[in-house]
Formats: sequence, C-alpha cells, structure tokens
Amino acid sequence: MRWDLFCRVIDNYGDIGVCWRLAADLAGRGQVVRLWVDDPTALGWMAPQGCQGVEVRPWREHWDPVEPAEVVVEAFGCDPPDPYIECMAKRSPPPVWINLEYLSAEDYVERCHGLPSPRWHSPGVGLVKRFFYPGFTPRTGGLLREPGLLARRAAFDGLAWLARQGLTPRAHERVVSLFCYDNPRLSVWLEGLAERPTLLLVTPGQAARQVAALLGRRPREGDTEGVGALRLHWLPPLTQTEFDHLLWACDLNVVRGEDSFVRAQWAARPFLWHIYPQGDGAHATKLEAFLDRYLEGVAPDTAQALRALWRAWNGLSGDLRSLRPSAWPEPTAWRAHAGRWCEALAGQVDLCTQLLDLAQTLRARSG
Ligand code: TRH
Repeated sequence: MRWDLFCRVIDNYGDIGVCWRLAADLAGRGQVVRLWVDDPTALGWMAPQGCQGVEVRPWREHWDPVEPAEVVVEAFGCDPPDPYIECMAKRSPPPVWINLEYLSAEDYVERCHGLPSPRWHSPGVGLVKRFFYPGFTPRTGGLLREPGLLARRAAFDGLAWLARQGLTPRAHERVVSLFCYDNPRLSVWLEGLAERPTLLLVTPGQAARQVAALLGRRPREGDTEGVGALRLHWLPPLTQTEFDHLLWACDLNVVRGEDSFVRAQWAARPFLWHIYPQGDGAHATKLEAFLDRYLEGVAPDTAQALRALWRAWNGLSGDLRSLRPSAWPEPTAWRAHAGRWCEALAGQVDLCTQLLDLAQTLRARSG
C-alpha cells in the first residue's frame, strides 16, 4: 500500500527520529512511503543514505494538492494540512487515517489504543481517525523493532566498533554513552563517574556543551582527552544505525526522550533515561509508570537503587547520593535484568507489524 506519513518537528530529534524509523521499516516490508516533514534537516546526519521506498517530501505552509495515499499516519497528533484532509474525504473508500501517539507505559494507553475518533468538524466531517498507541504490553501497539535487529546486535563486536572510533578501553575502564537534556545533576553524576576509570562517549549538542562547561574543555568531535580517571570522547552526530552501535558497545547508556529510550532497551544494556521534561510534571507520572513495569520482579535492592538513580537524575528526588556509582544497582544484576527485559519485550509483536495489520484490516473493511 501507499502511505503518507506526516511529521512536524517540534524540537529535538525524536519526532523525525521515530518517523524515519517507521518509514524505513514500512518500506523494508514493501510499502511505498511519502514522509512529509516540515524540517528534514536532521535526516542529513541521522539517515544520509536515505532508504529505498521512502520519499521525503517537504511539508510547506503552502500546500500543493496531491492525491492522498491509501494510509495516512499523522505522528503525535500533528494533523495533516486541511486541503489534504479535504481530498481524503473525497476519496472512495477514504484512506485509513491513523494518529501515532507518543510512547507511554501508563495504563490509559491500553484503554485508548485502537479507538476510533470520528471527525465532527470540517474539513473531513465523517472521516474516522484511529488512535494508535505504542507501548510495552500486548494490548498496546508495541514498539518499533525492525526485522533482524536483535540478530544484528547479537553478531555485533563492540570492541571492534570502538576501535573504529579510535578507542581501546583500558583495563577495568567502564564505557558509558551520554545523550541528555540540560541537567543540573550532571556535575554530581560526573564527579561520581570520575571516581573510577571511565571512558565517556559524549554526544554532540546539549550533552557535549554541558560536559565541556563543567570540565572547562572545548568539545572537538572525534577527539579523546583525559580528565583524571575520566577519558572523554567527543562524538560526531551519528547515523541512527551507528547510534545503535554506540549503545551496543557501551556498558551503560544514558538516553533521553522516546526513540533512544527504546533503542537502549533493544541494546539490552543498563541504561539511565532522561525523560523529556514537561511543564506540568506529567513526565514524573510517565517515568514512574515505566519504572513500575520495568522493575516488576526485580530483586528489591536492585530495584530500589535503580529507581533512586532514575528519580535523582530526572530531578524528581533530592537524593543526590544515588547518582554516585557506589549507590547504583550492582552491575551484574543490572545487566542481567537489561537482558531479561529485552528478551521479554522481543516476545511482543512489533509496532510496524501491528500498524500494517491494522491498516490492512481497516482498508479491507472500508473497501
Ligand atoms: O531528541 P529527543 O529528545 O527527542 C524528543 C523525544 O522524542 C520526545 O518524546 C519528544 O516529545 C521531543 O523530542 C519533541 O530524543 P529521542 O526521542 O531519543 O530522539 C533522538 C533521535 O536522534 C533518535 O532517533 C536517535 C537519534 N540520534 C542519532 O541518530 N544519532 C545521534 O548521534 C544522536 C545523539 C541521536
């Protein structure tokens, strides 16, 4: 089928990151995808090679009419342009219209996933938009997991990848990646990290700027420099594929937002999540909801240490001691849990498969 995927870049990279991954996954399954995006800049470094079957189209304020596709996906409720919706309403049968929502571990997701939302106002009165909620349970839309991902990860050689970046971890040096928003807790966390030999791979942008400011350095992408027991490697922007390889090569990954948060789970390595901060504090509920699922059945001391670390990192507790490695979960137990969690998640039907099934079912019903 032909798909029109609409993506509005709010800020950061997650909107385009998720949409690109979905578009590439659909195209990998023989679908024909037009990705309409208002600001495709990030694709220049995230996916410079493009993808067979995905056509990136600029979504400009002035909309030149096009024939709508059979399936229309609006990412994160970005609403396609009115003239496009008017064209949708004229088609018979009308396209399948899906709203791909943000990822959350909260309970409401299971109740809302798949619900229809009839359109009462113009344009498009009578069209039905369907909510599609990603999630962590079988009664949600699942998570993006392209075919072959876990096999590729199993065959991956992290040391060889690090060597290709010019890096050879020293004896007992832990390898940590850092991708975060501005975070006042970073200094305490870094101090703790520097207690023991650590190779810290710093992503460009907010993470690099903060680490450089705290350590009085200037980030030079591709360079490595020593600051006491800490070795800093300033990363260049990586493609999404290389970003996965970074996560697979590290002992601990600090990730943020939505897409890297999911990719850290597929990496089956210990990770620390910097959730996208929301003014009304809604991110706290989202964080706790994920921790409740993530820590189910985990040994109490590991669970308590991980929850304390994640809360302090996200500014949801003043217990800064929990940011120091001495208070972190015991590494072997933490890594074992990361592996078990990834295995359990891999047992679920992936998001793209579910989205395809839903689109085909709805199309058959309306055809
Ligand atoms: O950049 P983010 O903070 O995006 C956020 C979230 O998506 C959040 O849910 C949304 O509300 C907000 O945007 C508007 O974090 P996220 O989701 O991890 O997206 C980052 C993307 O960038 C992800 O696809 C990984 C990719 N990436 C690379 O490909 N190479 C890199 O070097 C880095 C650092 C990231």
